[in-house]
Amino acid sequence: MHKILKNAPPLPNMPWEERPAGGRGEPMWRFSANPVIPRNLTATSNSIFNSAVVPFKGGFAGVFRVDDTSRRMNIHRGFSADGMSWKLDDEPIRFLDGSAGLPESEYKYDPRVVFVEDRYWIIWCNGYHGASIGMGYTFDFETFHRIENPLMPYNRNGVLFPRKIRGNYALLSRPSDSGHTPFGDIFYSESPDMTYWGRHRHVMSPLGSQSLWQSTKVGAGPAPIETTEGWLLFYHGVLNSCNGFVYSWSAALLDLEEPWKVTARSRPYIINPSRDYECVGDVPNVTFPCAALVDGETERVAVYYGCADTVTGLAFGRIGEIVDFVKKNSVI
Ligand code: BMA
Repeated sequence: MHKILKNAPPLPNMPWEERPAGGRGEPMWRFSANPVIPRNLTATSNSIFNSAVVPFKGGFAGVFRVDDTSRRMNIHRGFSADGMSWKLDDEPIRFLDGSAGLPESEYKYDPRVVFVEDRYWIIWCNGYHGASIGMGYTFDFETFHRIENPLMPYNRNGVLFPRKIRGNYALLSRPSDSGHTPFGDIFYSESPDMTYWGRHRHVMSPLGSQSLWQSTKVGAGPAPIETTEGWLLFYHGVLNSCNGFVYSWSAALLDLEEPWKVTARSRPYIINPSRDYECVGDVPNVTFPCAALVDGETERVAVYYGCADTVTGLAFGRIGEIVDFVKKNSVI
């Protein structure tokens, strides 16, 4: 298969397991030792999920959503040599405040980490008069700086693109309400400086009965992955069942220079809550992707996803096969 990844360095030591025998030709498969991150890795964690991982100094670093045994939601730093066995700080990340006087976050959850140009940007859902987007950066995973919130409340699920587009930083987000939000579309915004955001564009809405797993809301997952076929966006979709929300995930392709234009979008899900650790936990039936590692050489991908809002799982695949799957099964 010819190579389609753009701007992706080699990552030979990324976590990986070959596709198991059998199956029905699914484009991705789960790590056989899932959950890769258990719920009890810090001194007081209740759950560790929806977490963000990047390559760092020959190994891996991450920012993890940790809810503690008081059920406070915060984000913690972690390191790993192999992306599978993690050491997390017991204490949440302390940010140096580079904002013009924003108060401490009431809570932080669902982080993403994206390397853009010269530093690791961290985006999270930030408690500021309700759900809002918070933003900061680090160069070294030792000192962390917080900057202004990019968008007004209510909004969750901020995800940066890994490079500037047409000269501006680019962000996906999902405006919401102050509760559990029975709606949700993905929007695109641009900024020249990471502080002032505008040129907002609609990207995608939930679908109807043709694809029920994504009929209530949709939200961006890991940072979009650049390919010759467009930005590969893993995203979650929500179905509203008689027992509550069900979170599954799949992928779409966005135009490289005008990413609000969706060129293909999968009708079937790729991963849905079907294993015990995805169906049983603090919030049953949730799979929620937040980070992806790719190897530019072999075009393998490993996706970290939260499971039942309790633990973190890993799923593997090949970029070319996933892009083919999205195109062949596109609703567009
Ligand atoms: C969303 C966020 C996620 C969570 C999901 C399912 O609104 O709170 O952190 O995984 O709901 O509970």
